[in-house]
Amino acid sequence: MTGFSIGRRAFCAGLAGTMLARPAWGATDTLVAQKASVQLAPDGYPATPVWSYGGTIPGATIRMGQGDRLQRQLVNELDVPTSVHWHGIRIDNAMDGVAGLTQEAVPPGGTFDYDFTLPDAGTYWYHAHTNSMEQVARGLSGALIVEEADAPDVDRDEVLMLGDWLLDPDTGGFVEPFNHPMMMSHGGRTGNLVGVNGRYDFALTAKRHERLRLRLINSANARIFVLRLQGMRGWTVALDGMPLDAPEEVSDEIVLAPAQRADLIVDITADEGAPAGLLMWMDDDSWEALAEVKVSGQSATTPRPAPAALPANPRTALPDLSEARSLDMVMEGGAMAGMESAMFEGERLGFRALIEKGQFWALAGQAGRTETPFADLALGEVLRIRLENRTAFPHGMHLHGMHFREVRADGSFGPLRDTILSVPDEPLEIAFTADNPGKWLFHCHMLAHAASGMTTWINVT
Ligand SMILES: [Cu+2]
Repeated sequence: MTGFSIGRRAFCAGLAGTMLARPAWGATDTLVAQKASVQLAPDGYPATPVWSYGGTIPGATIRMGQGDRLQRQLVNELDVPTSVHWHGIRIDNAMDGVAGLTQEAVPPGGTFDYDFTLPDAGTYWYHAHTNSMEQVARGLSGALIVEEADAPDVDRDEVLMLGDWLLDPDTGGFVEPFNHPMMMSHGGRTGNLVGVNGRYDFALTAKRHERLRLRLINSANARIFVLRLQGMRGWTVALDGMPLDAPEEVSDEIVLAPAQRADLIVDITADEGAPAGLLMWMDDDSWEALAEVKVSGQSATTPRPAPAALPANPRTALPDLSEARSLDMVMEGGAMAGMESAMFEGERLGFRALIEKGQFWALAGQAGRTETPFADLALGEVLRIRLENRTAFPHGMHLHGMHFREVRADGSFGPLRDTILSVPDEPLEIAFTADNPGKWLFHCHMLAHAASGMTTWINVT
C-alpha cells in the first residue's frame, strides 16, 4: 500500500466548491454494470477508471413509493461475474443478490431480473454482492429511497452517499490489490480521498431556516464516519431506514458504520455566509467539512417547531424474548489480537495456516461461510445473538433480510437496525423475530473482513 495521503483539505486549497446536480433515474428498467471513467479526484488529477451502475459514481438514485414493485434487469457489461444486493430491504430471499447463496453470480454478458416489492419506507442502498470487497470499492453502489405515502414536511430531500476511495494520485486509478493482507487483517480498505455522491467537494446551497431531510448512507468499504452538525439544528428521524418512535435531537456526534444509514431532519440556523454543513472527525483529532451547506438568503423569519415522527413501517413489534433461542457469537482474529485456531472448509486450522488461506477472522469459531448455517430457525422463531468482539477492531455487523434490535443490559430494546457497530471488549446482544424465510447472510460490512472470514448465514424455514 502506498503511503501518500490526499485529504480533502489539501485537495481543496484554492478550489471553490462546486454544485452537484443529482442524477435522475431515467425511464429504463435496466441496471447496467459497466466500466466508466469518472473524475473523483480534483481537477488536475487524472480521471479514475471505475466499475459503475450506469456510468456514474454513485449509481443513479432509485426512488420508489412504499409498497411499490421494483423491477430492474441487471445487465452485466463487466468482465467479471456480479450480482446486486438491496441493502436493508426486507426482501424476497431469491432477490437478495448474494452470489453462491441466493443466486448464481451473473456472468459477463449475462442478465438477472430483480423483481420485488418494497414493504418499508426509508433510506436503503444497492451494491454489488459478488467479490464485494473489490466491486464496491470500484464503485458499484447507489441509493435506494422508498418514500412514505405521507412524507414529512421539508423543503428539500437530499441523498448523501458518504464514501471514500483509495486512489493513486499519479494515475487516478484505484490502489491494488484489493485483497491486500494489510487491509484484510487490520481495519479494512479505507480511502485516501473522502467524499459525498462521488464528489470530494460536495456542497449544497440552502436558505436560513430552511428544513432539509438529509439521508446519510455510509457506502464506504471500511470507514466509520463520525459526524457533527455545523450551523444546523437537527433531529435523527430514522436509522437504517426504520423510523424512530420519536425524533431525537442531534446533540452529539453521529456515528455511521459502513452500510449504516441515518435520516436527519435539519433546520439551517447559520446566518448567510456563515459556515454550515456536516463535519467529519479526522484521525488527527480535527474536524473537517465533509458536506458544506452554503447559506444564502432566508426562507422564514423564525425557526420551525421540532419535526414529528415519520409514519411507522409495518412489522415493527418488539421480539418476544420469553421463548427465544440464544446463541453466542465470538468474533476473533485480525492483527494485534489473532486467534488460536478456527474451522475453515471443514478443517481446524491454526492462525498461521488460516492466514495462508487468506482467512484472518472467525465468527463463532468458523472462518468463512459454510454449508450449514450458524442458526437454523423456524419461521417466527425469536433469536438472540450475543456478540463478543475479541478482536482489536470495530466491526459493522449486517443481517440480510430482517432488521434486529439491540437488547440492552437493562432489558430495554434499541431501535430497529440492519447493521450494528461492535467495538472491542464491549459485548452486545441483538434479537429479532425470524419472520422472513430464506438463507440470510450475517457478516461484517468492513468488506475486507467479510472476505477474510467474517461471514456466516442464518436459515429461516
Ligand atoms: Cu469487521
